[in-house]
Amino acid sequence: MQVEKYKIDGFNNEALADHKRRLDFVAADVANVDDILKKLEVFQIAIPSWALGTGGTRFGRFSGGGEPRSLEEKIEDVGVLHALNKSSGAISLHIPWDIPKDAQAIKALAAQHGLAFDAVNSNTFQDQPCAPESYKFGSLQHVDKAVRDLAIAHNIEVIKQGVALGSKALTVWLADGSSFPGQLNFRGAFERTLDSLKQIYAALPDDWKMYLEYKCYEPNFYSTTVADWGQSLLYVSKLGPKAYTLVDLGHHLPNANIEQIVSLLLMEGRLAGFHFNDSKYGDDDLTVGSINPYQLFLIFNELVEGMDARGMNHATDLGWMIDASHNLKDPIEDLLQSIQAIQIAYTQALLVDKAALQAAQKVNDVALAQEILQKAYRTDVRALVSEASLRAGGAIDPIGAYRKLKVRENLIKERGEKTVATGL
Ligand code: RM4
Ligand code: MN
Ligand code: MN
Repeated sequence: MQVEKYKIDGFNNEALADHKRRLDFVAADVANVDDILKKLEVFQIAIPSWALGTGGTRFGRFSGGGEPRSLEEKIEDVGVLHALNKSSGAISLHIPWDIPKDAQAIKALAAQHGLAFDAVNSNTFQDQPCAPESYKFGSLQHVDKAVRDLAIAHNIEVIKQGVALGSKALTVWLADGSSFPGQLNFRGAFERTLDSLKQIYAALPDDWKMYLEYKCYEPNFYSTTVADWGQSLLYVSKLGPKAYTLVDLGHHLPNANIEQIVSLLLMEGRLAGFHFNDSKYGDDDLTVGSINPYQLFLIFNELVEGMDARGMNHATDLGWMIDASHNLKDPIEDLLQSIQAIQIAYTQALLVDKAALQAAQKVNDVALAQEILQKAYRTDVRALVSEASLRAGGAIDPIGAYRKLKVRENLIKERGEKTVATGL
């Protein structure tokens, strides 16, 4: 299904007067409104193909209605998101959950919706039906070369699939590790993993990047072979200039200072980008900004400062992706909320008075530094985000429009009440 532009326009017309009032209010206090709006308009966040259906926990899965039954329908759903907010112009595929049968046709369908293909994700954490080897004891780290070879071949196959679609990056997340002391020789696991990654790296096209994601625990509970940003950085430094460290916000030990990690990875030129989500306890994969929006703002503050210092393009020089799982909410509404949270944090970071902050830092004026950051964070920038969407051809209030236009009801009519999307 497609959300027609005239319907969005109709929705916007009704919301316009109220929107203008709120916009004028915030714009009165912001010096460079047009600059900010331009940056927001080009800022796109990729949607993972596995987030369009209802996820589950290990205890159960409660599917919603009208879930996408195929890759084509997942692309349609991202098309719906993008039509509504003009900021979800890319999809990130997980292989083999979503293998394009006809890459050209899939590419053409995505183009119809104005979508590009972001990083492709390999999967060596699940055994596939009829696989000749098992990943039970790891994949790229495995003690048996036959298993490592299978996992390497899979990653190379994923690169090929990505090339056919126009992707430019491979994301590697490994479940490899151990659950009991003594199970694994750490150095041996590291060396085997590095050797496997080198073989995958060698298959990367010249204009491709490899994103190496870290995660401190789960599914293994004693050690993980790429457990934290230091370990990821160690691998990518040894691999070469096309390898980068990917930060998934939910993959840290409690209370980790993620913004500092981000700042230093940027400084080293090794930050790949993000898997955005939010969490209270672990890899909870909750809606971005739903638990700790201040942390998200502080991360964006480091991003804007660090990217500007290196002359980087905010929109294109890092990978911006969501990695979340929707167990209770309508996945499309959930994703609209996540994207809005990212846009809000980004806009607030753009509002930080950098010169004043640097001056305060120079004289150790701690209270003033905090005032400067919180002045930006406490600004209600939602009207700016709405205005950017409006200017780009999207809805002033994407969730409001989604509900008003009864998109989910239509999807249920089209696809049925009992549909289950591929994914976790
Ligand atoms: C992992 C990790 C990966 C994601 C899988 C589904 O925890 O975040 O990025 O692909 O989950
Ligand atoms: Mn992730
Ligand atoms: Mn995760």
